Amino acid sequence: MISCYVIPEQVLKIAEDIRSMRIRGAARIGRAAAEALKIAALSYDPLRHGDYTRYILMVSDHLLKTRPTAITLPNSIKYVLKRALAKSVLNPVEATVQAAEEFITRSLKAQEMIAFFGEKILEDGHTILTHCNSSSVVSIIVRAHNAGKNIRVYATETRPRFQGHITVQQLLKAGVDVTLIIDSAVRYFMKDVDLVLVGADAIASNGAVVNKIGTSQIAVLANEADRPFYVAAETYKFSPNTMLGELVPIEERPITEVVDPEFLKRNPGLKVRNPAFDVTPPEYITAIITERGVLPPQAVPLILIEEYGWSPGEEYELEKLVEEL
Ligand code: RUB
Repeated sequence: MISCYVIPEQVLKIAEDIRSMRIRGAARIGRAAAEALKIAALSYDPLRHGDYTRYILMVSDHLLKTRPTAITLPNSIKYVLKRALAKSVLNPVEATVQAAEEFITRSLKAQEMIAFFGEKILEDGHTILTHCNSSSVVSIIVRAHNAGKNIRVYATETRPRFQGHITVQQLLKAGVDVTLIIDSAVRYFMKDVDLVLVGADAIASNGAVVNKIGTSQIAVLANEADRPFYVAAETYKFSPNTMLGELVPIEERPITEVVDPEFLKRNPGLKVRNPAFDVTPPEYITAIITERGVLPPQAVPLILIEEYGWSPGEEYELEKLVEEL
């Protein structure tokens, strides 16, 4: 039993902010989880929390349960735990703080590199279509704009949570020419678009991209109109577990995000579904812009083997530890 362990208030707050989407977007979710582990380590008191390994695994488990699709959540936690709980580590508390800080720094640096590579793809006079709100996508567009390129953007509203509103506000603030469109207007505007650029929540070992619901429809429309479809994603969004045969779980969010509870009451028997993400197959993806360069989706398994050292045993051991809690 682990209920006697007390999770620090600030960590509970971060977990709740991720669950309720006050903290959202895969990159921010990953950094927030690392920050939460750092806070947990700094608040560790052996008298109150008992054994450190059990304590930090319990905190990790609590964070892992907040949102299922963004692979950045388990990947950032695994990044920290692997370094903090390695057998050779003398001070796991210190190692947790150090690894968490390292993950956050690497994540921010990766985004800078993505903006650096991605900017080269955008040409002066280009019109880009984007969906949802990706910090990597925004950083590429803003960098191209700041480099003096005349870039126009169509941003979808992204129902039901309207993350497109965040995108247009961020781009407007940077001085980019941006037009908000409804999600169902994508095909109408596709003829005016030079390329599509979206972010990712997870990338499977076959190069398929999991991103905000609607992304795969846009990819099909880009393909129909013969427009390039780019994905901007840090390599820590690549999913090692898909290499072990697992699927990326697709989060289903409350149906009240789609319809008013009153509407439901007035229409008994109505079924509503609200999947938050979908999967775009690799054949629709021109390239993935990562911090390691612009890669074809076929390169994903190579990077996974390189980054994770193809160590399914290690992954397995870590998951077993959490399961045994
Ligand atoms: C956000 C979403 C974003 C990716 C990439 O979904 O689908 O496109 O997370 O974002 P939600 P980033 O709003 O449900 O979290 O590039 O910032 O990691």
